[in-house]
Amino acid sequence: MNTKILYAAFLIALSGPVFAGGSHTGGHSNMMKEMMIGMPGDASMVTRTIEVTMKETDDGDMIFEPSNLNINQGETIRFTIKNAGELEHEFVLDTIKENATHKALMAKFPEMEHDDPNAVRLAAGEEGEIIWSFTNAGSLEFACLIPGHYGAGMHGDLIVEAVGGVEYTKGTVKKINTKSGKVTIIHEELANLGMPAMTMVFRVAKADMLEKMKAGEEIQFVADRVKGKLTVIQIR
Ligand SMILES: [Cu+2]
Repeated sequence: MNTKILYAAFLIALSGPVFAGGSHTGGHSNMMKEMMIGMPGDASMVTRTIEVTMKETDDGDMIFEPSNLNINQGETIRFTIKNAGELEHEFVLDTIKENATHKALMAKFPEMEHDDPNAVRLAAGEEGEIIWSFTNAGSLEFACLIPGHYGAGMHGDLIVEAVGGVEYTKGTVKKINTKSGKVTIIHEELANLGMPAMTMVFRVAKADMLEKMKAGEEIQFVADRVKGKLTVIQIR
């Protein structure tokens, strides 16, 4: 499937009156969000440095290297970010949902520039850094929200694992519904949800998780409520 067409359709879908009355600045620095994704970190508290490179490829993609990150809850990370490409790029750390909302806004207001502690925008050849304290476990995303760049590949998963390791639950995949983005799993007890062993339908946090599953196969997974819906947030 052509991701660029999907991306365009997505923007059209979101460019309606939904955002007409929305305030852009209001959504960025509120406490709720900081609690969800963590908070700006102190340089003296840095536990690890992660180098991230942004660039374009010869075949027209735009990428982050590495493309996925795993972090432990409680870590304070210094991201040193280098734009090794020929275009301007940015690194925005947020929830998948916030990034999607923000991306739609940027499509509408391309001149928009971020001045948020969770984002850095770099001209070609420039380097920058973000120090971030990951106080909460969860599924986050880093992305470039400059129009067209996300669709060209500039996004990656950033999983913050709970302290002491996430508790995975065993299950057997019964059915996969790619169209609706759902999977039916015969699972053991889901301790974190207080749910006994049964067969249930789950959403998935990312569409490509379905590609890693096969009907009849055993998996280990973590499920949680995302926007009130039972969702598989991690598998292995
Ligand atoms: Cu970019």
